[in-house]
Formats: sequence, C-alpha cells, structure tokens
Amino acid sequence: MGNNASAPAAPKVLMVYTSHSKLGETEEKTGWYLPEAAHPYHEFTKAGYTIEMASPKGGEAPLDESSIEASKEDQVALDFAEKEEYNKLWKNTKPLAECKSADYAAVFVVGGFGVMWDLPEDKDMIRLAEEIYAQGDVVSAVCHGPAALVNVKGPDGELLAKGKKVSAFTNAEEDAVSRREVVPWTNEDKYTEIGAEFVQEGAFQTCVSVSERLVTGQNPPSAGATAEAVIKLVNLKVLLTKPDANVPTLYYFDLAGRAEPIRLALAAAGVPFKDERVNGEQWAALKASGSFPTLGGQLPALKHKGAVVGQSMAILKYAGALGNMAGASPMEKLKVDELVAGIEDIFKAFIPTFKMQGDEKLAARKELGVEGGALYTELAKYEAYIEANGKGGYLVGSKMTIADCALVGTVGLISNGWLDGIEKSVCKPFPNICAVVQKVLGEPKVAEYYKDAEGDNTIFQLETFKGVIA
Ligand SMILES: N[C@@H](CCC(=O)N[C@@H](CS)C(=O)NCC(=O)O)C(=O)O
Repeated sequence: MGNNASAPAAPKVLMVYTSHSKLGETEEKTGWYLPEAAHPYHEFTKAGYTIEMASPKGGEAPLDESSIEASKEDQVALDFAEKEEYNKLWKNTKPLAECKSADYAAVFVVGGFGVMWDLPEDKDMIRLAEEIYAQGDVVSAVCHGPAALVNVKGPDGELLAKGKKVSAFTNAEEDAVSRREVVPWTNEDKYTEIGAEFVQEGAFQTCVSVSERLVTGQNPPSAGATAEAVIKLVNLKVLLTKPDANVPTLYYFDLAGRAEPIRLALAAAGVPFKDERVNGEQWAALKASGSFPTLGGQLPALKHKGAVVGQSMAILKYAGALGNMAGASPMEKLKVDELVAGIEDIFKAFIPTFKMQGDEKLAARKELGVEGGALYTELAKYEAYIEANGKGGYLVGSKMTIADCALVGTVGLISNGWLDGIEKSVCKPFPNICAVVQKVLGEPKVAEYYKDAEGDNTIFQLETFKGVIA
C-alpha cells in the first residue's frame, strides 16, 4: 500500500547528553548514565528513526564509568559503550548551540548525575526544548534528564511542566544511592515546587509519564519505555501530517463506538483503509497540537486526500460512496440516509448514562432495554421498518448498504457487553434486526474482517456477537 517515492524522511530525534563530569563537591567522576542512552537509542533506531547527538560542549560526552559496571548484565548497554559503531556517536556530539529545532521530531535528554550541573541553565537546551514543544513536537527525558527541563517554558509563557505529570529520579532513589546531599537540588523537590504533578513508582521501578507532548521517565529501568512512549506520539504526528497516502485513514479510540459502522462498511466493500486507534493521552496531545482540524474537534475523523474530516455519519456516507454502498438510486440513497441519521437516536438513548455511576447507571441501562425503555423504543422502529420494507433481507434494496452497516455496527456496540448494564440479549425481541445482523455477518468480506478480532469488549467480536443474537 502507498507509494514509497513520496514517503517522508524518517523522524529525527535529538539525544542530548551532559558535558559535566565532576560529581558536585566530591572528588568522584560522573557524566551520563549508560542504559539511559543505550536503550532509547535502540528503540528509536528500531522504529526507523534517525538520531543526532548533542551536548553543551560538543565532542565526547562523559560516560559515568560506574554505569558500565552496573550494566554488566545488559548487552545492549555494553555494546553501546564498547562498539565503535555506537561509541563514535557519543564521542562526537554536536554542540547544542549548532542544533536547529526544526530538524527534530523529538528531543530526548539522557540522564546521569552530570545533567544536574549543566543542562538546567543551558540556554541552547532551553531554546531547543521550547521551540520543539512549540512546533508541536515531543520533549522528553529520563531519570536526571528531566532536570534539563525545569526552566523550559511552554507556548503560553508558563513553565512547561506546571500542571503536567512529570516522572524523574525520586528523592527515595537519591537516598538509595546516597546522593541527596550531593546534588544541588532534587527533581522531585523542584518539580513539586513549580507545580508539576510528580508521578512515581517505588524505587527503581519502571514509570513513564506522558502529559500532552512532555514525556518523562523515572529511572534507568524506565529508559526504553520512555522512548517507546515518545515513538507513539511521534508516529501519530507523522501519520497526521505526512502527505496523503491515498488510503483513507480512520482515527478513533480502540472501541467500537461511533467508528464501527465505518470500519464495517469499508471492510464489506473491500476498500483498503488504515484503522488508527488512539488512546486518551494521544488524543489529548493531538487536540493540543492543533493538527486535527475537524469541525467538531472530535473522533471519529477520516484523513483522505489531504483533508481531515469529522462526524461519524458523514464519514460513513463517504465510505458508502467509496464502496458503492450508498444506495443505487436517488430514492434509495435518501432512504439509506434516513436510516443512517436515525442511528443518532439510538445513541441519544444511552449517552445520558455515561454521566451516571455505579448502581444508578446499571439500573438506568437495564431500564433502557426493556419494553417502553428508550433503547427498546428506538430498536423497535428499525424492527418495524424492516418488517414493512426489508424484503431483500437488507434495510434498503437488495444489496448491502451503509444503512445495514450503521445498524449492525451499532447493535454490536450496544450488545457486546461494553456498555455494562445493557443486557447482551437486548436485541433478541427484534427478529428482523437479528436477521439483518446475521445476513451482514455472513458476507464473506465481513466474516473475514472480524475473524481475528480480539480484545474484551474493546472491538466488535464476531463470536461474541453471534452469541448475542443467536
Ligand atoms: N457527532 C459526532 C460525535 C462525536 C463524538 O461524540 N466523539 C467522541 C467519541 S464517540 C469524542 O471524540 N470524544 C473525545 C473528545 O470530545 O475529545 C460524530 O457523530 O462523530
């Protein structure tokens, strides 16, 4: 799929190291901490990214010798220290002053005690982090690396970390290695003081915080996971901004929700599409980045031919046009659109229950599905419509249309158990609806599409669904 000739350049990450090698007032040496560069480097290159390495002074970034000793069981780290293909990179870092923010999709600050004495006050470090964040890209750091970001401001002029979640080497971890009195200040104290939400796990447990496009990790074991979180955000941004690949890309959460009828229609029509499922953090970051310009600013959204368009029903109709499933004549199209629009009334029946909690919610949902309840009433309308019109086994005409997809996708959503409190048997009183569902699920392309569906309630599972209507 797609055309490699127009593929955009791989995202570039700027890995920043300390240039400082003296451990405070002690006679000990320090520098950057081996696995905190080795593992992120490994993750970024595995993801196909290119890397540039920089430090305040340029040239060789001082490696904390003790971190080699501490990594003797860690081959990725040892290779990064010993093999020339890697160590030539950190022995020849570029001076930060020569780096241009526009070149990078992310900046990642490697930890190590040395960071505490140079990067927090480094003007170029601050400039690059501020510009990279402001251009909609990712700012990240691990362990003592986040110290480099304490003076960085967001586009609103406030400190970037204020009000955001941050993880970094904790006070308990400083104590565990007897460094609390050696460092000029601790990350936990400073971030708490500037109004960040300092998020931590127990000492030396993995912990990563993603807060909009600020990604921070607690300690050496968190280094790889921090890079993975950066990659997720960068990939999403790349997907949104890369030139049209001529394949419709559907963005939605990892749920059936308002997207399942669209997925079903594209799958049934055999139209290739990309099914991008975003999580809550990614969606917050996308919204904040301003790179998601739909009318309603919500999901689902479809990107195709350079445009990003929202509203599930509109996207479903577009899928119908692409897949020749919108109705065969103007009158059929009108009927199809009427049935598609009616789905909103099914949503209206259960959406108020999202605001409810506990028993109140369960009772309200149960009520929806019994005779006279709002959901029952809306389903009964489709039941009667099929009784009067659905002679071909489908809602309109003799061929599957997006009206069938809208109904089947929505029936799947309300009866697959995701909406706790709504009985899985909610559609059983409606044999005509069940027959349409059976017919649609029997379509070879639909059966193929759902055959490997996995995940408990998160996606529309064929077997579960068949059980529901059986
Ligand atoms: N009328 C819109 C409603 C879309 C909508 O409610 N989207 C929800 C998820 S189903 C959403 O994006 N929520 C997150 C947000 O508003 O930021 C449609 O049919 O697409």
